[in-house]
Amino acid sequence: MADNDTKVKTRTNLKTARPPLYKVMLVNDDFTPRDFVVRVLKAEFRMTEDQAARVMITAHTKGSCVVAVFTREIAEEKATRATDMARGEGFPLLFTIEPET
Ligand code: TYC
Repeated sequence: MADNDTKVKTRTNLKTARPPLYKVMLVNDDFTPRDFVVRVLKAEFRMTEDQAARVMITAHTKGSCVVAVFTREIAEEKATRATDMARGEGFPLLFTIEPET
């Protein structure tokens, strides 16, 4: 074969590439009222009262809790919007993001 011969690709890549996912984390603090945390979770993460209350109490008890998992752009946007909602009311409530392992 000459140096410039091209090889024909015979194998097909059957795996579909998936974007990396990020967890939105809810961080506990001593000041934000519980019902406000629940309100933010319902508004930004479309949770029911029940789901939001469970997530809130998990963060309250353990220090932090996974709220949901998204692609990076969506995770950043949700965490920022939820945190800003709290800043607007003068609460230190914090949402962060972490890569999912
Ligand atoms: N610890 C807060 C309180 O007792 C409630 C709270 C729960 C705040 C979860 C933040 O991520 C949080 N008022």
